[in-house]
Amino acid sequence: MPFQQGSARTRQRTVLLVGIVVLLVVLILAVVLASLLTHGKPEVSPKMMKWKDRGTTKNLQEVILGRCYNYIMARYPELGDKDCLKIWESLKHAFIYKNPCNTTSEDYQPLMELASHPIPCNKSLFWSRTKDLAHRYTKSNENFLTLEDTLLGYMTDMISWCGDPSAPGINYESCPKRSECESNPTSVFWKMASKMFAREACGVVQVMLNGSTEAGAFRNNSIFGSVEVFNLNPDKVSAVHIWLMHDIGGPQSESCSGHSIMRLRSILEERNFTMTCEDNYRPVQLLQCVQNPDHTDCQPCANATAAP
Ligand code: N1C
Repeated sequence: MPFQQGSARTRQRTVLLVGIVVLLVVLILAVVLASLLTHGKPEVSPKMMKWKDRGTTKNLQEVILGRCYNYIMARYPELGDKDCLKIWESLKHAFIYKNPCNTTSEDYQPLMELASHPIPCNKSLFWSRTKDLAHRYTKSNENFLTLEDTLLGYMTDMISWCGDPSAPGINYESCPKRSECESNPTSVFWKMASKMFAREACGVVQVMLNGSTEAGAFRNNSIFGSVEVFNLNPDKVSAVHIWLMHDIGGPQSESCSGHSIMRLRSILEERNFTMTCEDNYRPVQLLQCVQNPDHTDCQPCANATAAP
């Protein structure tokens, strides 16, 4: 019987050994599988910064490329030599993987150079607090161009973007507001694009201001008041025409003889520009009247002096 006892123990040992080997193989397989599954996938960092403004526009690359191609193919084919892919890459490199509060004008220099194109004299239209009206006007009158009618402004209007040091380098959840940091990607961009747009202007330039805002039609801290006014070139610009528009039926907080317009006049005259100001420039008022046809300001003889 000692022989039978010995063979039973051997069988037990063999079963135990096989069990351990199977367990080891399963364990190794699990480790290999797990590493294969996670390999190459960029992890979305939970450390992504949180801000108060909306995040980067979804499908940013497609939107910028689509707008760029549309601008150069459909709107201004004469600009055909622009390289939209290069333009996208230079915008991306200006902010991707960077702290969005440390944006500098150097970040955007290559983009500005790639996207810039000449703007004919007498066509530049600046605006402040009249964005929608100014754009409706340039759409209906091809004699004028706002920054959003140039390639750079057309591609980026109403879009937001910002980077983050952690992967994937773009923050789609939130971006910093101006109150959180001045040097954020969009504020630095608009300041720089506006500066370039003002420097380029020549001949007579137009400015559409809002006479119905409480804060005053001309604000020193607006982009127009702090960047564009000081970058107009007196050797290239002969005169500045202000169109001071009021909301139809809205408050007339300020007219051409108002305080902030006086301030603007003294800044411009000191810089050797001639300035004129017109309340409710009629061609633009007619556009406002499309939405208010029955208002007295919109009647055919609204501004005519009554006959004696
Ligand atoms: O600060 P603002 O106006 O005076 O800036 C307007 C002025 C225009 O003449 C444009 O040439 O500066 C240029 N500009 C834009 O083209 C532009 N498009 C979109 C400046 N800002 C622009 N934006 C966004 O609107 C941007 O986010 C900026 O902060 C606002 C400025 O609006 P505003 O106060 O009415």
